[in-house]
Amino acid sequence: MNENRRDFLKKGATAIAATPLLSGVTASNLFADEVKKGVVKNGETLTAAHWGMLKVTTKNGIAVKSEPIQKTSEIYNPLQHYTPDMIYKSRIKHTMVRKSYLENPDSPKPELRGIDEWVEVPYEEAIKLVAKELKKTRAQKGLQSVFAGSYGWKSSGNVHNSIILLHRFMNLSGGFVGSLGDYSTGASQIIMPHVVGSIEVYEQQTSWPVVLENSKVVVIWGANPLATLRIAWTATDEQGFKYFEELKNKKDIKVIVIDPIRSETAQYFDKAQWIAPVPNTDTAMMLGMMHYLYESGKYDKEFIENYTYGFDKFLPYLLGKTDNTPKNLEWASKICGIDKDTLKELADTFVSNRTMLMSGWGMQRAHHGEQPHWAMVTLAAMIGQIGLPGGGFGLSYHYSNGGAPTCKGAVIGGVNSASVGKFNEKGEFIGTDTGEFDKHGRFVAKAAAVAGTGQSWLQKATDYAFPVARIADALLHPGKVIDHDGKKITYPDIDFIYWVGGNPLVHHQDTNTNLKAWRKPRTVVVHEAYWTPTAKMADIVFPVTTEYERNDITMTGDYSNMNIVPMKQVVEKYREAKDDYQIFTDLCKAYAKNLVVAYTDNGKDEFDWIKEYYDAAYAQVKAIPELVSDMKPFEEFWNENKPVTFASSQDSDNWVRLGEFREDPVLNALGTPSGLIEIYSDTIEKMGYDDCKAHPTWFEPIEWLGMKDKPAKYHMISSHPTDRLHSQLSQTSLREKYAIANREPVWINENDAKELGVKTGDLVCVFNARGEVLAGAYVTKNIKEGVVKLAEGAWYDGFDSGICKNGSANVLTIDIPTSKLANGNISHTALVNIRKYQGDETPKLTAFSEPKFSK
Ligand code: PGD
Repeated sequence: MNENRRDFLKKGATAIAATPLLSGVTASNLFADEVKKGVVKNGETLTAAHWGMLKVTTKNGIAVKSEPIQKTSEIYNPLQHYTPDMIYKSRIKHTMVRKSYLENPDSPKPELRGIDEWVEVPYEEAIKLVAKELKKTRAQKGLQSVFAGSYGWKSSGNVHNSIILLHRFMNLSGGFVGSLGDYSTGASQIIMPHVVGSIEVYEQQTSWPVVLENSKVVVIWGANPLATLRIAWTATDEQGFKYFEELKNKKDIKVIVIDPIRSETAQYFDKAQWIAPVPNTDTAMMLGMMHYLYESGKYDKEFIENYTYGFDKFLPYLLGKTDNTPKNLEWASKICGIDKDTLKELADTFVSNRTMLMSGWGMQRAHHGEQPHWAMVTLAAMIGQIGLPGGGFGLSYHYSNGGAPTCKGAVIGGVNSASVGKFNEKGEFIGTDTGEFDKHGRFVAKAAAVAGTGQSWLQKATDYAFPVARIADALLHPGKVIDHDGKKITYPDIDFIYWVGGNPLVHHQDTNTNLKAWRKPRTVVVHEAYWTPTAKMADIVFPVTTEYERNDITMTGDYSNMNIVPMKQVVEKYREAKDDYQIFTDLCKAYAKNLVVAYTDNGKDEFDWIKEYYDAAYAQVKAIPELVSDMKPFEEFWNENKPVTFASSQDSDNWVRLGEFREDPVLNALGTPSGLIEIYSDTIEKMGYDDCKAHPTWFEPIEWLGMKDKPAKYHMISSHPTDRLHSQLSQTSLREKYAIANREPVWINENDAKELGVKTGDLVCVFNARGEVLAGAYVTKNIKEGVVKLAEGAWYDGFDSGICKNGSANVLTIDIPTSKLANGNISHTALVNIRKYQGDETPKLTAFSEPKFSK
C-alpha cells in the first residue's frame, strides 16, 4: 500500500462520506487510486453553493437535508438548509418549445410570449431547431442580431459556469453581441476609475484585523452585510460574518448605521446609532459635511494638497459660488432630512476619530448613482485618513467577505470563452484567430480568450455591446445612439436572445416595458432548471441540472481565496435535465462539423476539466515552498471529501487599502490622469455631460420624496433580499418563513400604516404609473416614515393579469440610466402608492406553477 493510499484511508475515517455506497463503483475498485465518480446514495456529500460549503445528506438517492460543513460565527445562514427544495421544486421536467414558435419559427407570434401554450419536444429535435434558427438569424441579420450578453448570478462552479459556456459556444460558432458592466455596481465601476484609478468596488479592502485594531468608528453606510454576506460570487467562507461578529464584540469601536431602513445589520449592532436619511440624498448629506469641514478648517489640508487633484475647482461649487447655493449644513439638512446638528456631530466624529466608511452599493443603484461614491471618496479625503490603518473608505466590506485577508495559496482556473470561429465554404469549422487543428486533428488553442476583449472579430461585436442595464431600451430602439463614458454606442438590432444563468424578467427594471421589449425578437432560447418568469418568456427552454446534479470545483471567499472545494454530484440528474455543457456540446455537433472538438477541447468531460484546474493549482503550490498547505494529488483530494484550506500571511493580515499610495504618491501613483485622487476630473469635464459633471454634484433624482408634484407618496427601496439570493431560493419552503399573505412582504412605517389603515398581515396593492403588485404588509418602526421596502427578486407573476401577484419590485422601478457616464440601473429610485387590497377574492398565486401545456 503506498503512502498516498494509506493517508487516504486514515483521513477517510474523518471524511464526511463515512459510508460511501457509490453507485457505479464496485467494492473491488473502491480503494483503487482513482477518482470516485458516482453519487452517494446513502450518506453525506460535500458540495458548495453561493451560500457556503455544504454537506448534503441523501437517503436512497434522494437529498433529504443540507447543512454548513462548519460554523464560523454565531450568525445563522438559513439559505444553507434548503438544498432538497432546490433539487425538487418548480423544476422544468422536459425540453419545451412554445406552441406558436414550433408551428412557424419564421412568424412565431412573439407577442404571445409568456401566455402561449408549451409543447414537449424530444431533446434532439430542439437542439436541431436552435442550431438551424441561430444559423438563419446570423445569415440573414448578422452577428450583431444575436444577443448572448446573458447576465446573472448563475451558480457556483468553475466548470459548469453557464454564462462562460454560452459565450464559448457563441464565440466558436460565429460571434455575438455582448454586454458591458453589471447590475450590481453599474455606476460605481465606471466612475471610480476616473476618481481613484481602479474599479474599487471589487477590490480587496483594508484587512479586517487592521480595522478591528485601529478603527474607532465604523460607519455602515447603506449596506446590510448581515444579509448580503450570506452569499458570495464563488461560495462564501463566512469570514465576513466572523469579523462583523468581532466588531460587535469590540466595545471600543462605535458603529454608526446610515440607512433609511434599520436593517438586520443595524438591529444586530443593537447599540449602533441609526441615522435614517431621505432615500437617494446621501450625496447632499456628504456635501453638507464637507462644507462644514471646510468652513471650520477641520479638514486635512495636507492630505488634500498632497494626494488629491482638483479640490480648488470643486470648491466654488461646494461654497455656492457657481450656483448661489452654498452646500452648507442647513442646505443638506433640508434635503436629507437629518437635522444639521446631527450632521455636524457626524462630521466632527469622523474627523476626530480613526473612521472607516464602509459603503454598500445600493446608493449607486439610483438616479445619478455615480455621485454618492465620488462624494464619499471626497469626504474621506477631507477627513484625511485614506491609506491609514482602519481609516478611509471601503466599498466592498458587505460583499463576498471583502476585508477577509487574502490567503497564500493556489487559485483554481475556469472554463474560458474562447475565440470566434472561422468556417469554410462547406460550413465546417476550421479554427479561430487563436487556435487551429494540428495534423492529428486535435484542436490547439494558443491563447485563452476572455469574453469581450482581444480578438479582432470581436471588435465588430463590441461596437454593438452596450451597458447591460440598457437591454430593454436596446431591444425596443435598435439603431439608437447613446453616450457611454465618453464614447458613442449604437444599439444593435437584436432578433435572437440566448440567456442562461440569469433571471432578467425579475432583475431588470420596469417589468411592463421589459415584457414589451422581450416580445420583439424572433427567437428567445433559455436554459433553466426552474419555471422562472424568464423561462416562461422563452420560445425554447432546455431544462438544466442544478449544481447538485453535476461535479465541479470552486474556491471560497472571493477575496480570501481560502478554500478549494470539490463540488460533488449529490443526486442523479433530475428527469430530462442536462448540464449546460452537454447542451452546448450537442449544439456544436448540430451546428457545424468539427466545432465540438474545439468546444470540448478535444473531448474533455467535467472530470477532465476539474482535474486540469486542480492539477495546475497543485503545481503552483508545489513550486512555491512557502505555500504551506495540505494540498494532495487530485485523486486523493476528490475522494477525501474535504476542502483544501489555505492560511493568510502576515502581509495580508496587515494590508491597508491605498497604503502604498499614502506612503509614496509619486512612486505608487494611482491610475488616474493625475496619479492622484481626482475630486475634479478633466476627463469627465471633456465629455460635457449635463447629468454627470466634473466633480461630485447633488442632482435631484427623477423621483424622490423632496420633489415638487410627487407622482406617488412613498419612496420604495428594493433591497437585496435577506432570505434569497436575488430570485434564487424563491421557490423553497424558506419562503413560508418570510412571506406575508403568501406574497413578498412590504415594510411600512407604523405611522404610515396607521394613516393607510393597514396592519401586518394585510394584503396590499403597491402601485404607480408603471405597474402594480400585490404584497403582504409588514408594519414596523424599523423604517423611516415615507419609505417602504420591497426586496427585489420575487418571481414575477403577472402574465395573465398584468398585476404581479407575487410582489416583484421591478414592476414599479424606473428603466432609465444613472447618467450618460455609466448607464447603470436606478432600481432604488421609485415612488409608489399603497392601498389595502379590496377585492372579494384573493388572487391565486401562480408564480411557482408550471405554465400551460398543449394537450
Ligand atoms: P438570480 O436570481 O441570481 O438573479 O439578477 P440575477 O439574474 O443574477 O438569477 C440567476 C438564475 O440563474 C436563476 O434563475 C437560476 O435558476 C439560474 N441558474 C443558476 N445556475 C444555473 C446554471 O448552472 N445554468 C443555468 N442555465 N441557469 C442557472 C440579479 C441582479 O438583479 C443583480 S446582480 C443586481 S445587483 C440587481 N439588484 C437589484 C436591486 O437592488 N433592486 C432591484 N429592483 N432590482 C435589482 N436587479 C438586479
